[in-house]
Amino acid sequence: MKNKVFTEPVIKNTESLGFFESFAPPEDISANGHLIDYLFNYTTSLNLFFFVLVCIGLFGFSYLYHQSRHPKPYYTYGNKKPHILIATIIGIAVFVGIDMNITRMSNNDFTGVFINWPDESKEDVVRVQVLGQQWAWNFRQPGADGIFNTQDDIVTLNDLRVPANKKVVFQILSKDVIHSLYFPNARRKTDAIPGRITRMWVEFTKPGTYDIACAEMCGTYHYRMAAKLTVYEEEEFNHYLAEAAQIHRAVNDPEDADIYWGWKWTSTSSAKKIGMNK
Ligand SMILES: [Cu+2]
Repeated sequence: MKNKVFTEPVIKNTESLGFFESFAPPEDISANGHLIDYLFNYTTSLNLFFFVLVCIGLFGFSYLYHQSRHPKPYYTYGNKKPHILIATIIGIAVFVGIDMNITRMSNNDFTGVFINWPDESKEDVVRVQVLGQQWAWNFRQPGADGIFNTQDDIVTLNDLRVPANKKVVFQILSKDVIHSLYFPNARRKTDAIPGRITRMWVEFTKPGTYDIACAEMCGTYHYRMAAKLTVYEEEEFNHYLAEAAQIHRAVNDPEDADIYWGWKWTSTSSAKKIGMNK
Protein backbone atom coordinates (compact mmCIF):
# COMPACT_ATOMS: atom_id res chain seq x y z
CA MET A 1 0.00 0.00 0.00
CA LYS A 2 2.73 2.39 0.99
CA ASN A 3 4.56 1.98 -2.29
CA LYS A 4 1.39 2.11 -4.30
CA VAL A 5 0.52 5.59 -3.08
CA PHE A 6 3.81 7.21 -3.96
CA THR A 7 4.60 5.30 -7.12
CA GLU A 8 4.63 7.41 -10.28
CA PRO A 9 1.45 6.49 -12.11
CA VAL A 10 1.64 5.58 -15.77
CA ILE A 11 0.15 8.26 -18.00
CA LYS A 12 -1.77 6.93 -20.99
CA ASN A 13 -0.17 8.31 -24.08
CA THR A 14 -2.14 9.61 -27.01
CA GLU A 15 -0.27 7.53 -29.60
CA SER A 16 -2.06 4.45 -28.35
CA LEU A 17 -5.42 5.90 -29.41
CA GLY A 18 -7.26 4.66 -32.49
CA PHE A 19 -8.17 6.91 -35.43
CA PHE A 20 -11.69 7.85 -34.31
CA GLU A 21 -10.74 7.77 -30.65
CA SER A 22 -8.19 10.50 -31.30
CA PHE A 23 -11.01 12.88 -32.39
CA ALA A 24 -13.11 12.19 -29.30
CA PRO A 25 -12.83 14.40 -26.22
CA PRO A 26 -10.80 12.96 -23.32
CA GLU A 27 -12.63 10.57 -21.06
CA ASP A 28 -15.13 12.28 -18.79
CA ILE A 29 -14.35 11.38 -15.18
CA SER A 30 -16.66 13.85 -13.46
CA ALA A 31 -20.22 13.89 -12.16
CA ASN A 32 -21.27 16.85 -14.32
CA GLY A 33 -18.97 16.85 -17.35
CA HIS A 34 -21.74 15.24 -19.40
CA LEU A 35 -23.69 18.51 -19.22
CA ILE A 36 -20.91 20.32 -21.06
CA ASP A 37 -20.54 17.45 -23.54
CA TYR A 38 -24.27 17.51 -24.22
CA LEU A 39 -24.26 21.25 -24.97
CA PHE A 40 -21.13 20.88 -27.07
CA ASN A 41 -22.60 18.03 -29.12
CA TYR A 42 -25.94 19.82 -29.41
CA THR A 43 -24.40 23.01 -30.84
CA THR A 44 -22.02 21.03 -33.06
CA SER A 45 -24.85 18.95 -34.56
CA LEU A 46 -26.98 22.03 -35.18
CA ASN A 47 -24.01 23.78 -36.81
CA LEU A 48 -23.40 20.76 -39.02
CA PHE A 49 -27.08 20.54 -39.95
CA PHE A 50 -27.29 24.18 -40.99
CA PHE A 51 -23.92 24.05 -42.71
CA VAL A 52 -25.14 21.16 -44.89
CA LEU A 53 -28.46 22.94 -45.49
CA VAL A 54 -26.72 26.13 -46.62
CA CYS A 55 -24.35 24.14 -48.85
CA ILE A 56 -27.26 22.34 -50.48
CA GLY A 57 -28.95 25.70 -51.11
CA LEU A 58 -25.82 27.39 -52.38
CA PHE A 59 -24.62 24.67 -54.72
CA GLY A 60 -28.10 23.35 -55.53
CA PHE A 61 -29.40 26.72 -56.75
CA SER A 62 -26.13 27.41 -58.56
CA TYR A 63 -26.71 24.19 -60.43
CA LEU A 64 -30.44 24.68 -61.07
CA TYR A 65 -30.03 28.27 -62.23
CA HIS A 66 -26.91 27.76 -64.27
CA GLN A 67 -26.54 29.93 -67.37
CA SER A 68 -27.11 26.90 -69.62
CA ARG A 69 -30.59 26.33 -68.10
CA HIS A 70 -31.54 29.99 -67.67
CA PRO A 71 -29.81 32.04 -70.36
CA LYS A 72 -31.85 35.15 -69.49
CA PRO A 73 -31.02 36.36 -65.99
CA TYR A 74 -33.72 37.36 -63.55
CA TYR A 75 -32.67 39.99 -61.01
CA THR A 76 -34.18 40.07 -57.55
CA TYR A 77 -33.00 42.19 -54.62
CA GLY A 78 -34.97 40.69 -51.71
CA ASN A 79 -36.32 44.08 -50.70
CA LYS A 80 -40.01 43.43 -51.32
CA LYS A 81 -42.32 43.26 -48.34
CA PRO A 82 -42.90 39.46 -48.35
CA HIS A 83 -39.14 38.88 -48.71
CA ILE A 84 -38.34 41.08 -45.72
CA LEU A 85 -41.18 39.49 -43.74
CA ILE A 86 -40.01 35.93 -44.43
CA ALA A 87 -36.36 36.76 -43.70
CA THR A 88 -37.37 38.43 -40.41
CA ILE A 89 -39.53 35.47 -39.36
CA ILE A 90 -36.74 32.99 -40.09
CA GLY A 91 -34.23 35.17 -38.23
CA ILE A 92 -36.43 35.48 -35.15
CA ALA A 93 -37.27 31.76 -35.21
CA VAL A 94 -33.59 30.81 -35.30
CA PHE A 95 -32.72 33.31 -32.57
CA VAL A 96 -35.51 32.26 -30.20
CA GLY A 97 -35.66 28.57 -31.06
CA ILE A 98 -31.92 27.86 -31.17
CA ASP A 99 -29.79 30.64 -29.66
CA MET A 100 -32.08 31.38 -26.74
CA ASN A 101 -32.65 27.68 -26.18
CA ILE A 102 -28.90 27.08 -25.89
CA THR A 103 -28.67 30.07 -23.55
CA ARG A 104 -31.46 28.60 -21.42
CA MET A 105 -29.76 25.20 -21.21
CA SER A 106 -26.33 26.58 -20.35
CA ASN A 107 -27.82 28.99 -17.84
CA ASN A 108 -29.68 26.12 -16.14
CA ASP A 109 -26.44 24.14 -15.90
CA PHE A 110 -24.54 27.14 -14.59
CA THR A 111 -26.96 28.21 -11.88
CA GLY A 112 -28.34 24.77 -11.07
CA VAL A 113 -25.04 22.86 -10.96
CA PHE A 114 -21.77 24.68 -11.48
CA ILE A 115 -22.36 27.59 -9.10
CA ASN A 116 -24.65 25.59 -6.85
CA TRP A 117 -21.97 25.47 -4.13
CA PRO A 118 -21.98 22.64 -1.62
CA ASP A 119 -22.82 23.81 1.89
CA GLU A 120 -19.52 23.26 3.67
CA SER A 121 -21.12 23.44 7.12
CA LYS A 122 -23.26 20.40 6.34
CA GLU A 123 -21.46 18.52 3.60
CA ASP A 124 -18.08 16.83 3.86
CA VAL A 125 -16.07 18.34 1.02
CA VAL A 126 -12.38 18.31 0.09
CA ARG A 127 -10.90 21.79 0.10
CA VAL A 128 -7.92 22.79 -2.02
CA GLN A 129 -6.15 26.10 -2.46
CA VAL A 130 -4.44 26.59 -5.79
CA LEU A 131 -1.77 29.12 -6.63
CA GLY A 132 -0.84 29.52 -10.27
CA GLN A 133 2.49 31.01 -11.25
CA GLN A 134 4.67 31.22 -14.34
CA TRP A 135 4.77 28.25 -15.05
CA ALA A 136 3.54 25.82 -12.47
CA TRP A 137 0.59 24.94 -10.22
CA ASN A 138 0.93 24.96 -6.42
CA PHE A 139 -1.67 23.01 -4.44
CA ARG A 140 -2.44 23.18 -0.72
CA GLN A 141 -4.64 20.94 1.41
CA PRO A 142 -5.15 21.85 5.07
CA GLY A 143 -3.84 18.70 6.76
CA ALA A 144 -5.21 17.23 9.99
CA ASP A 145 -6.06 20.55 11.70
CA GLY A 146 -8.35 21.52 8.83
CA ILE A 147 -6.84 25.02 8.82
CA PHE A 148 -5.02 26.50 5.85
CA ASN A 149 -1.55 28.02 5.97
CA THR A 150 -0.34 26.03 8.97
CA GLN A 151 2.66 23.78 9.31
CA ASP A 152 0.82 20.52 8.66
CA ASP A 153 -0.51 21.66 5.27
CA ILE A 154 0.09 19.34 2.35
CA VAL A 155 1.77 21.62 -0.17
CA THR A 156 2.64 20.17 -3.54
CA LEU A 157 3.94 21.34 -6.88
CA ASN A 158 2.13 20.16 -10.03
CA ASP A 159 0.70 17.23 -8.13
CA LEU A 160 -2.92 17.17 -6.97
CA ARG A 161 -4.50 14.17 -5.30
CA VAL A 162 -8.17 13.96 -4.46
CA PRO A 163 -10.70 11.25 -3.62
CA ALA A 164 -13.34 10.02 -6.04
CA ASN A 165 -17.05 10.69 -5.53
CA LYS A 166 -16.59 13.59 -3.18
CA LYS A 167 -17.02 17.26 -4.00
CA VAL A 168 -13.71 19.08 -4.29
CA VAL A 169 -13.92 22.82 -3.68
CA PHE A 170 -11.10 24.91 -5.14
CA GLN A 171 -10.06 28.42 -4.21
CA ILE A 172 -7.73 29.73 -6.86
CA LEU A 173 -5.26 32.60 -6.98
CA SER A 174 -2.35 33.68 -9.17
CA LYS A 175 1.05 34.93 -8.14
CA ASP A 176 1.74 36.84 -11.36
CA VAL A 177 -0.35 36.88 -14.53
CA ILE A 178 -3.75 35.37 -15.38
CA HIS A 179 -3.73 31.58 -15.64
CA SER A 180 -6.61 29.14 -15.90
CA LEU A 181 -6.86 25.92 -13.93
CA TYR A 182 -8.11 23.36 -16.42
CA PHE A 183 -9.29 19.77 -15.93
CA PRO A 184 -9.93 18.46 -19.47
CA ASN A 185 -11.29 15.20 -18.07
CA ALA A 186 -13.91 17.07 -16.07
CA ARG A 187 -14.61 19.71 -18.75
CA ARG A 188 -13.96 22.42 -16.18
CA LYS A 189 -11.70 25.44 -15.99
CA THR A 190 -11.51 28.59 -13.90
CA ASP A 191 -9.23 31.58 -14.20
CA ALA A 192 -6.46 32.15 -11.67
CA ILE A 193 -6.26 35.91 -11.23
CA PRO A 194 -3.71 37.91 -9.20
CA GLY A 195 -5.35 39.71 -6.28
CA ARG A 196 -8.69 37.95 -6.42
CA ILE A 197 -9.74 34.49 -5.26
CA THR A 198 -11.85 32.57 -7.75
CA ARG A 199 -13.73 29.38 -6.96
CA MET A 200 -14.76 26.13 -8.59
CA TRP A 201 -16.15 22.84 -7.39
CA VAL A 202 -15.78 19.51 -9.16
CA GLU A 203 -16.74 15.97 -8.32
CA PHE A 204 -14.39 13.42 -9.85
CA THR A 205 -15.83 9.95 -10.22
CA LYS A 206 -13.16 7.68 -11.63
CA PRO A 207 -9.85 6.83 -9.94
CA GLY A 208 -6.77 7.20 -12.11
CA THR A 209 -4.20 9.72 -13.28
CA TYR A 210 -5.15 12.63 -15.49
CA ASP A 211 -3.85 15.92 -16.86
CA ILE A 212 -4.19 19.37 -15.40
CA ALA A 213 -3.37 22.20 -17.80
CA CYS A 214 -3.26 25.95 -17.94
CA ALA A 215 -5.92 27.22 -20.32
CA GLU A 216 -4.86 30.85 -20.46
CA MET A 217 -1.92 31.98 -22.56
CA CYS A 218 0.41 33.08 -19.78
CA GLY A 219 3.85 33.52 -21.32
CA THR A 220 6.75 31.71 -22.95
CA TYR A 221 6.32 28.38 -21.17
CA HIS A 222 2.53 28.37 -21.01
CA TYR A 223 2.50 25.05 -22.86
CA ARG A 224 4.64 23.50 -20.15
CA MET A 225 2.34 24.54 -17.33
CA ALA A 226 0.98 21.07 -16.80
CA ALA A 227 0.25 19.25 -13.59
CA LYS A 228 -0.92 15.80 -12.64
CA LEU A 229 -4.25 14.89 -11.12
CA THR A 230 -4.54 11.65 -9.21
CA VAL A 231 -8.01 10.48 -8.23
CA TYR A 232 -8.06 7.85 -5.50
CA GLU A 233 -10.72 5.64 -4.04
CA GLU A 234 -11.69 7.25 -0.75
CA GLU A 235 -9.93 4.69 1.43
CA GLU A 236 -6.73 5.02 -0.55
CA PHE A 237 -6.99 8.81 -0.38
CA ASN A 238 -7.23 8.77 3.41
CA HIS A 239 -4.15 6.62 3.50
CA TYR A 240 -2.31 9.07 1.23
CA LEU A 241 -3.49 12.01 3.33
CA ALA A 242 -2.28 10.52 6.60
CA GLU A 243 1.09 9.69 5.14
CA ALA A 244 1.49 12.99 3.29
CA ALA A 245 0.51 14.99 6.38
CA GLN A 246 3.23 13.24 8.34
CA ILE A 247 5.85 13.90 5.68
CA HIS A 248 4.85 17.52 5.16
CA ARG A 249 4.79 18.26 8.88
CA ALA A 250 8.43 17.20 8.97
CA VAL A 251 9.38 18.93 5.70
CA ASN A 252 7.53 22.25 6.11
CA ASP A 253 9.99 24.68 7.63
CA PRO A 254 8.07 27.11 9.91
CA GLU A 255 10.71 29.78 9.14
CA ASP A 256 10.35 29.49 5.36
CA ALA A 257 7.85 32.22 4.45
CA ASP A 258 7.74 31.03 0.82
CA ILE A 259 5.73 27.94 1.60
CA TYR A 260 3.02 29.88 3.48
CA TRP A 261 1.38 31.37 0.43
CA GLY A 262 -2.04 30.09 1.53
CA TRP A 263 -4.89 32.16 2.94
CA LYS A 264 -7.74 31.88 5.40
CA TRP A 265 -10.47 29.74 3.92
CA THR A 266 -13.87 31.39 3.72
CA SER A 267 -16.53 28.90 2.75
CA THR A 268 -18.65 29.93 -0.20
CA SER A 269 -21.85 29.93 1.86
CA SER A 270 -20.43 32.34 4.45
CA ALA A 271 -18.72 34.37 1.72
CA LYS A 272 -22.16 34.82 0.21
CA LYS A 273 -23.56 36.10 3.51
CA ILE A 274 -20.93 38.79 3.87
CA GLY A 275 -21.22 39.71 0.20
CA MET A 276 -17.83 38.49 -0.97
CA ASN A 277 -19.16 36.28 -3.69
CA LYS A 278 -21.89 36.66 -6.19
CU1 LIG B 1 -0.60 29.62 -17.03
